[in-house]
Amino acid sequence: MINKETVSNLIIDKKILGKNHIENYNEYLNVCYVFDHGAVRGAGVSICSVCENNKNDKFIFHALCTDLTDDDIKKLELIIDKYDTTIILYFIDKSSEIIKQLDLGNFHVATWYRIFIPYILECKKVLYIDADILNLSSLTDLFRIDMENHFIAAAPDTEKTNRNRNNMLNLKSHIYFNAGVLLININRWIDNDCSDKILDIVKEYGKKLVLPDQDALNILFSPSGDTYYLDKKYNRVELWKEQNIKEKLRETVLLHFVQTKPWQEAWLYEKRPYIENLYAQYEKISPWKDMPLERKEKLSYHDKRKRAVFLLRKGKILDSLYWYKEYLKAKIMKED
Ligand SMILES: [Mn+2]
Repeated sequence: MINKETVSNLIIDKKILGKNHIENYNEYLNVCYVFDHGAVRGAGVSICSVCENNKNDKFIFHALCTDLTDDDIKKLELIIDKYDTTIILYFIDKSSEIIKQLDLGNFHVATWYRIFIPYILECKKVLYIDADILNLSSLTDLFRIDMENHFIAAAPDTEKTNRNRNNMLNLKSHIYFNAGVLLININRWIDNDCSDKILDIVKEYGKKLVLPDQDALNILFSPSGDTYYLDKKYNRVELWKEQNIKEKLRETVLLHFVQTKPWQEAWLYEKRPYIENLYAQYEKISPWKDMPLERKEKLSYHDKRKRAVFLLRKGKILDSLYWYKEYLKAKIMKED
């Protein structure tokens, strides 16, 4: 059973950074993230981007988290000082029974934490955002959407994902949405026991949920009218594949860095016109400034090839040859 009581038992600690006395959460715009130490950097920069681009609105940031270091929390405190805002951390016990039931072994289990949000937050509406999303302009209109007759609002995923996932999951005439941005109608979710229904879907589909929580949410909210479809500007994925990149970027409100993350070294190897430095600009004004790009411990052979090409473009021919050799070796050994 997933309800307020069982979810409150999942929370092993709660920390409020910032204003301590919030009487009515509905007077604020509530934004929720899910992160661990690996994703706090992206989420922290994302919070800064919201603060920078929404100076006329009052926010409370919530985060369902695990495995944060003291330094992570110190950095989050610097954000609340700079922007005079509030961040509430709910530490989730990842060894609990419910979490084990959700763990299909294919993705980081924290991806499921978002389904607990409605049972934790004391407000009517919450905007869930992935840690790999930057906000580029005002969120006021998004929060104004009338959610009365819908469970969630979400934006359609790419054509390719839409086709593939609907086929695999046998969803007819459904528009497959990306779960990186979800505006949630909390009361409607709770009144209809949505999280329990998601648990049932996990039992029924198991590993068929290749994109675990996102597939489950799409199955649950596939009946017509359950989902309010947002314009793609509220969750822009694969911007680099668009026709008019510049124009699309100009109207984008929430930019989703799917695949390679802009805080990873591999970001340098990708072709990402107009947004190569966008994340770095926000990171520069955040407590994560000066942090070196993250280097993956294990490079795939694709990564090795991309690194070789990158070094060649920089004129580092010997280094490039070294990585090209590594790439060929890995490819022959069929590493992935
Ligand atoms: Mn994401």
